[in-house]
Parts: sequence; C-alpha cells; structure tokens
Amino acid sequence: MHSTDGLTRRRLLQTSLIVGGLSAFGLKSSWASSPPSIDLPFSRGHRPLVAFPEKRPLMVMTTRPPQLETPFSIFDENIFTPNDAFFVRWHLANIPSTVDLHTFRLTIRGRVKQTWSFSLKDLQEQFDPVEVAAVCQCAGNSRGFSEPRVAGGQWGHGAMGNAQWKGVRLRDLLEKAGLEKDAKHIRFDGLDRPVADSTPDFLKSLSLDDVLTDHVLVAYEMNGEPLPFLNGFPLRLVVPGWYATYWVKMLNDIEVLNQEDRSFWMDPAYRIPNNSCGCIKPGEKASNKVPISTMRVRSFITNIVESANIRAGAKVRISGIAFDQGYGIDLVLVSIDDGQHWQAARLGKDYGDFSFRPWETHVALKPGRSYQLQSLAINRIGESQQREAKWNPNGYLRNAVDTIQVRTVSE
Ligand SMILES: Nc1nc2c(c(=O)[nH]1)N[C@H]1C(S)=C(S)[C@@H](COP(=O)(O)O)O[C@H]1N2
Ligand SMILES: [Mo]
Repeated sequence: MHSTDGLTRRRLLQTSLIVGGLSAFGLKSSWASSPPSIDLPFSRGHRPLVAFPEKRPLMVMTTRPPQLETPFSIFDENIFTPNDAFFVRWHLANIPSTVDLHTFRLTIRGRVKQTWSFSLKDLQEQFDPVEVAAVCQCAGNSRGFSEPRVAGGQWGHGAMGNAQWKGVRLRDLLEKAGLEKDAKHIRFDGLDRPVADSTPDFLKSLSLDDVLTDHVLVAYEMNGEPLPFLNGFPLRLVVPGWYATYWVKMLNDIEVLNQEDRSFWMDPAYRIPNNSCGCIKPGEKASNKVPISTMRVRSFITNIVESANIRAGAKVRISGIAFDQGYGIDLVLVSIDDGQHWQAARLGKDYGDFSFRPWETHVALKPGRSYQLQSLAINRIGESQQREAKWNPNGYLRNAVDTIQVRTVSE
C-alpha cells in the first residue's frame, strides 16, 4: 500500500518534470551557450545531449515525441544498459502525463472465456515472477548509415539496450483468461495516443505461437527497478529476440483476436521485403512484404571509437558485444586487414541467449599506420553478419559487419 502511494507520487513529480523538460528544450535561450552534443558520422547527425526525467544526458533526435539515443560509449562501460541511459522511442506525442497505480489496470479481453483487469499489484502477487536478460533493439537501429539515405529517424548504433527484465509470463495471463478455440493473434495497446485523429493508435500484434513461450513477459521491472516512465512505466511487453516495435510500452490492453491484425502499425507499417535478406536494390520495389520479426545477428567493437588514434603494440586489446535473436552467439571474428584474415575472439560471460555477449581479443598493430578494424558475429545456427550492408527503404534489419577506421601512434 505504502509503496504504491509512494510510487504514484514519484511518478506525478517526474511527469511534471517531463512536460517542463520538453518545453524547456524548445526554448533555445534556456542555455547560455550551446548544449553539449555528439555528431554522428552522417548528414543531419548532430545530436544535442539533454537529460530528460529519470535519464542522464542522451542524444536527442526529437523531443515530441521523445526519441533519445544512447551514446555509444555506454555500451563499453556496461553489459546491462543502465535505465537512465537506455534509449527512448515513442511514435505518438500524446503520452499521458501521469499514471496513477490506484486506477491503472491491464485488461485482457476479446476471444477469451473471461475478461480480466489486473492492477500492478495483482500481477506482482498472483503470478510467478520471471526474469530474462534481453536486448531491446529498434528495427531502425543504425538506419542513419543507410546508403542511399532512407526516410525515418536517423539513428546511429545506439537505438538498442540490454536489460534484465522481470515480470509475469504473458502465457500465464492468457491461461487465466482462457483462450477461445478460434484465438489466433494477440493485439497490444499502451496508454499513448495520437495527437491528430488521422494518426492511427500504436497497436502491435503477435501470433499465438509467438507468445506462448517461456520468455514473453509483461514486465514491471528493468534492471531491478520499476520501468522508467519513458521506457513504459508501469508495464511493457518484453519479446526477447524480436525487434523492439513489438515491445509495447505503458501496456494496458491485450485483445485476443480470431484473425490477423491488419491495423496500420502491422500493415503497411513495419514490413520488410519477403526474402531471406529482407532487402531490395535501391530503386526497386518489393513485390511482397511481411511483418518484421526477429533480430539479425550483430556485433560491435565498443572499446575503440571511429577515427581514434590508438597506441600501436603487439597486444592491442579489441573488445565489444554481440547478440542475435536468441540462438546465442557461437563465434565472433575480428579482422585488422579489410577482412582478408579473421581471428576468433574470446567470448566473455554468458548472461543468457537473448543478452549482449561480451567478447575480446588482442591484435598486433604497427605504429604510424591506418587500420580498418572489423568484427563479425556468427550465431549457433550458423547465421552470420552481412559482409556488405543490405538495403531496404526503411533501413530495417541493418547488421553489416562493424567497421571502424583507426590510426596508430608509437607505443
Ligand atoms: N506504447 C508504445 N510502445 C512502444 C512504442 C510506442 O510508440 N508506443 N514504440 C516501440 C518502438 S518502435 C521501440 S524502438 C521501442 C522503444 O523502447 P524504449 O523507448 O524503451 O527504448 O518501444 C516500442 N514500444
Ligand atoms: Mo523502433
């Protein structure tokens, strides 16, 4: 009881800060000089660093709706992305300014035997808690690197994060409600709403097969804390292995459907060309499209940044992270010679198949030279990162080999 009251008050305070923070951001004059910023290496890549409520300064792409990117150095410092550094992406600007836990309910309805409404406390007390470490990655992560350029938010590589999620199994909630025989798809809705009537509400759906697993959660905790407001307080769907578009935030409505959902954010939005690469040639048109689903295998070098001057030596350390859709990482290869030779990195601690996996290796670099450093991950079913970036008109699924240019200085 007490903690619920405390939380409600805290959220009220924080949300008034959000509104204040947003309008303050609109007023350029609120800074004496220009704010700190990061420039991503593509056009229109200038990002002011601004602290939103519950967040440290993050790279602001848009303020309404909030779209904040995690500065890449964070991934070198943490295998689990801190909540205050976790990226933020909303489609609709009408996000509620408060969530009152006394009245908030998650409803399950549609093709079920019994409609249910649960408070946060009900979920915490009536169902087994489950935890999973999983990467939440926007379908358009790294989109800003697409060539030719594509429409949509010009993300660098920081529209992703890894967290320890805790909540209840969606399967357990569906079991409690009892599925009707014709139940086929599940549609998820959150508290956010469009500003204009002509904009469709953000609804996402998954098939029954996709959600009746052990690890699809309705999560109420992230890295041991309640979800930050901007990451979906009080509840969000966690769909390990799947792109973040399905991880519906401020989840308050689950509707069981007896057919496929054709609403806007499932069709035509968030679709990819229906072929093995999900790609087409620029200028071509995909003849057939399917909803985007699970993530492509990726790796990143995190301890050395693009264009760095690094000290040459016989043992230069290169380290980073890798992840895939949940088969787990089998191998990370590193090259220092434009991909002619590759050496296997040592994989670090395994936090679970859906988590970032740390890796590291050592290479010999001579002084006074330019090097192209690359990392390439392969998962346990043999899927590999793309040697050349593939293209589609939305900049989805990007998983080219990570490549950075460095120069060496004397040891
Ligand atoms: N309610 C709601 N949930 C949402 C969205 C949204 O606009 N509204 N955006 C989705 C998309 S596209 C992404 S990338 C992730 C971002 O999650 P984060 O803000 O916690 O990083 O939320 C997903 N869940
Ligand atoms: Mo996204």
